[in-house]
Amino acid sequence: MRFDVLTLFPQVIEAVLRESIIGRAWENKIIEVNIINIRDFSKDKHKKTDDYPYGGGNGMVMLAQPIYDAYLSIIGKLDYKPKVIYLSPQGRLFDQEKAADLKNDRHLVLLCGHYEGIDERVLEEIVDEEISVGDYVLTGGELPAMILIDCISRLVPGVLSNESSYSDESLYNGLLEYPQYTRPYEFMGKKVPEILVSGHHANINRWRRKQSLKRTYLKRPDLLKKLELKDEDKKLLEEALQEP
Ligand code: 4GX
Repeated sequence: MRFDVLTLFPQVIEAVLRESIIGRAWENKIIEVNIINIRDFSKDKHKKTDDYPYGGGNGMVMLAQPIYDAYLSIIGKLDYKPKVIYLSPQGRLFDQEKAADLKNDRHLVLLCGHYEGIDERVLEEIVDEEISVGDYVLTGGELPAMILIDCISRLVPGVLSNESSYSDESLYNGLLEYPQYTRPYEFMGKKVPEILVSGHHANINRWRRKQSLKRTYLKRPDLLKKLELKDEDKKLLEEALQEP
């Protein structure tokens, strides 16, 4: 899996990715990350990358040319077209399903905008997909790009130490995760649920499934509505809701 990030703040991306689990996967060449400084492609003697908006108004707009030339520097060496994603609040909302879908793309180019946005003409020319990480406004596309890299990379085999470590976690199957406990057995007078120390694995799995269903129902009913529950799960959930 390869990611190329087009940004005006390469050091930010570099620092954050290096310090994470993703940094290790990057070092071990399980994923490839290229961070491209859009400023390097400015033809201006002051390395300018933005200008005033036609029609007036507040703020600055990123120039088309440096972004387009940065993009050409990537595809010039390829015999296929990578998928180009523009991070913007106008895009479709990113979620786990989208992450699983994008994992199949082998090469993603992530375009990070700043200021009031980017000259529309270069977006029309190179962008395949617009993605938003949430309905709020950030100062730039760098954090969203890192969210995508983090979320997609951990689905790539070998990135997480334990291959199965995302198989039954929160949201993977559309449900929230069951509660977790570790030592000590008693904390602030509260004991660990008895079933978890019983050693009866079938019962433990049933209990965890039940907690997942209950939590999702209570905390994120919107997620539950997207699922078609099996009769067994419906029964478990009903049971769970009757318990104190
Ligand atoms: N999910 N931002 C993009 C530049 C911009 C300004 C105006 C289009 C129109 C964001 C988000 C996000 C801030 C990144 C504005 N683009 N990106 N940037 N939420 O808020 O992805």
